[in-house]
Amino acid sequence: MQEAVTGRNYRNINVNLKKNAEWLYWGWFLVSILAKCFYFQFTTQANIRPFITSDNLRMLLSSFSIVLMVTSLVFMFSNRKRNIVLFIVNFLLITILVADTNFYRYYYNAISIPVFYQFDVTMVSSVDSSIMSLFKVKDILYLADLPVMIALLIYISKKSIAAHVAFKKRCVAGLLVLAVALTGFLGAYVKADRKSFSHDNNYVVKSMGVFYFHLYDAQSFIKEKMDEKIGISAEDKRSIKTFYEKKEKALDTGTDDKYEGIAAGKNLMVVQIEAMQGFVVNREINGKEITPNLNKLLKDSLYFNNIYYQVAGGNTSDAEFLTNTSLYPLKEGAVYHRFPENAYQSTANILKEKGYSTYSAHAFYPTFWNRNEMHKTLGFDKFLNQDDFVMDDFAGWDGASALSDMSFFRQTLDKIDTSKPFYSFLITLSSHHPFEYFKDYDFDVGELQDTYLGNYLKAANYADKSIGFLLEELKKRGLYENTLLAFYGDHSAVPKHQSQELFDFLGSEFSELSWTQLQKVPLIIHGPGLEGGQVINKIGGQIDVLPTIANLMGIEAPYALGKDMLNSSKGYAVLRNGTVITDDFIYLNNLREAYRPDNGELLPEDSYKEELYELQKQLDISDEIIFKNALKEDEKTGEP
Ligand code: GP9
Ligand code: MN
Repeated sequence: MQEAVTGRNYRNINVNLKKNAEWLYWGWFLVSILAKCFYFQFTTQANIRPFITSDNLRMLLSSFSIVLMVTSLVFMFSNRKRNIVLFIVNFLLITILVADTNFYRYYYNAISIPVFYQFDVTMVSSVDSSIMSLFKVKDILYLADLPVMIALLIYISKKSIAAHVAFKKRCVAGLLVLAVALTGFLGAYVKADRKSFSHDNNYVVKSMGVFYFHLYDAQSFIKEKMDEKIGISAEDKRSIKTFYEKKEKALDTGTDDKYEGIAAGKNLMVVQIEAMQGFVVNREINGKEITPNLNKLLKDSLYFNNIYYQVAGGNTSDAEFLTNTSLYPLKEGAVYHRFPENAYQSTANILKEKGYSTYSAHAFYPTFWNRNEMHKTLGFDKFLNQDDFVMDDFAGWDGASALSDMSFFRQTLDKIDTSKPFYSFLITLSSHHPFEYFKDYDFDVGELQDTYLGNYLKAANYADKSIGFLLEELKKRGLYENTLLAFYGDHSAVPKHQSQELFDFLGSEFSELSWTQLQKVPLIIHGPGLEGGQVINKIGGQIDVLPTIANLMGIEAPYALGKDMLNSSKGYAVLRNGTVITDDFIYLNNLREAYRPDNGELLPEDSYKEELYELQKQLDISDEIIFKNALKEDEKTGEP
């Protein structure tokens, strides 16, 4: 009896499954992909809790509609093929999600088309260790639907039970679903704050989902290409000029420039320190300073402690670009890869005209970030790269193949011709993510031993030690006193998905506001005639390095978009994602809200809107200059 019932039940299930297997297969696909989109938002920190917000609902509606659009097209395939095509589509969508997730964890951005400009073999193999460290076991969720999908697909194919629908009917059904999907999509689209899209890809992802982002990205890419072709008009030139004039007026202090030309004719050495964040400076762990040498240097220097990094997809190379040209990097991809043939006003180009010899140095593959091309464009006579160094000591990132900072500094000083004024731009490497190399490095981080943050603090301590060595060498060689020295960090070390560890260490709470306020790098300037021990807490960014140095060196940089940090009436920083930090408000582009910096109170839009738009316009002007090669000299006038 028992057996008979079981047998009948089994037969019933089988019949039902036969009837519904295809529905189940398609439904399972839709539900799974939606769950994955949701997971994506939170694991990448494109979005934070609560789970139910208007952004999230809009993101789900938009993603569901896009997936439905694709599904409706797949449905039009022949009866035999459509289930296999759906499987392939699912696989492609998974690939997009997995790739974007890992890219996000490192760059805090989704992959955009311009990113592909920067893929070469050295680049991919070098970031391998960084990227591999970003996979998380929970990401298995992206594949969790596959066993059921495969089982159903095999079942459907074996039993040949794909519902036979005539071509005409398939088209009608497909078009109907397409219409529903379009309606859903438009519903989400009209509700999104599309004005915030232009500065921030993350906001596009956050509010319309990662699939929409890729469509948006393709469209923007085509538009940019067309703009590039059209080139610059007289009207564009006029509006750029007016912008500079207005900016100059707004920042004028009405007094003579402080420290103007104090280092004129001296050497200039700028050191960009890999992943050196502001919070490590003047901080101790277990009673020991993390950066004792930088801390000591501060006593003899100007310390700018409110400098935000402004890099985007070009990471290290963006920092180089910001400080050497005083233009913003691009929203997508690295300007080093995308516009290496443009004309730029740069520190090296200006100093060369004054008779300086100019060197850049970075002991890594010359092609990485396209430096071999771009450093020429930026006016460096010589780019000292891996091929110029004896690989006698290794440390950090790519432990086995990256020259240690210590050896890098020692060898670089031997290579610079110091018999005439020089500008040298040194880019360190050892303290590069994921910092695991320093796990056993001799610097006690107590409880943080064997943690991501602990390894970073050790790396920062190593970088600091090498800087101590560099300073000693400069003194020994008689260069310390006649060189204007600037040190700054290139970008963050702690990504957002690792923020909790950092807030625990600092003893504070995560909020979008406090997170943004942590995105600072130290800027230290030491020079002859500069009174040491001054802390300058004016708000600025990496874009301000060139104009500040230009004033000290007594040179002109009229096309700098940044400000002279020692002679401007206002402090502010515009981040590449459209976030703006000023003394009066902090506008977070991902939330489209502004807060009072002192007490975190939410501000009414009217109180900051005008200034916000004016400052954000700098991003558009910078883009226009780059896309249209606006600083290229006119053959007739010799002027840009
Ligand atoms: C490699 C180094 C690292 O040359 O500049 O670049 P990053 O990964 O930090 O952008
Ligand atoms: Mn870097």
